[in-house]
Amino acid sequence: NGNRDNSRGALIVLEGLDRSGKTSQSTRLLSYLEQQGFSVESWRFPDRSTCVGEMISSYLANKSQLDDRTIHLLFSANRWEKRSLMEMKLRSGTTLLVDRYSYSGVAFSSAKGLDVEWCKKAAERGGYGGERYEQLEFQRKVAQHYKMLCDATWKIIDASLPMEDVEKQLREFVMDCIATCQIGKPLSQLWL
Ligand code: Z5A
Repeated sequence: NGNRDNSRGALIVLEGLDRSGKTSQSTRLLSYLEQQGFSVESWRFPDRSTCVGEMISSYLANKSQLDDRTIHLLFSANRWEKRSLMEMKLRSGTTLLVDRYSYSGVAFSSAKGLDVEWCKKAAERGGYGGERYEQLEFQRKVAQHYKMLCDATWKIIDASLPMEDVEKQLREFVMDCIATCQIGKPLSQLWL
């Protein structure tokens, strides 16, 4: 839109536990929105392609050890690395589908409490991988902490539903969000 008005792209963040289907849904949503003619990109965090991302990747693969606060700050730095590009894209009208963002940063770093049943369902999907956080007990704690972070900007979808049902609900939420941003909802910052 050349920034002639307040119209902008939407920032769509997909959050959830390991194996909840974020990558699958992100891929489907990207092609749907492209088919509809929207300017849209798919991003993910951690972005393992940067120097900071390489350190994170090595830590997640258990190839290096880092203090908890250090890895938290690296995840945060990895998002700051992309901040200006993100703002530029949104202001120029491109919608961003982002697989994990700051909510993961908080939920994984300060996970407490349990959500046993949901974690059991996700664990049936071909198993967690071999990375550091991909343990059922830890995922339970993360689920609990996500619940504490939930605010009015969140739309919750039951990821244990069939993929097509999740996709349908997600599309509805996203189309609403894109429409709101096109009308001119101003960009704001998280947790001010
Ligand atoms: N982390 C952090 O600590 N701090 C931070 O600030 C950030 C991240 C940003 C790496 O993430 C770790 O970094 C992550 C959080 C932490 N640790 N964990 N756990 P990652 O991006 O590399 O890994 P991930 O987010 O966990 O992605 P994933 O394993 O690829 O899962 P997914 O994308 O959510 O799921 P999927 O690949 O789309 O689907 C998994 C399987 O389920 C697959 O076989 C699908 O076909 C199947 N599936 C998907 N949906 C369904 C439904 N609805 N029904 C049945 N089967 C389904």
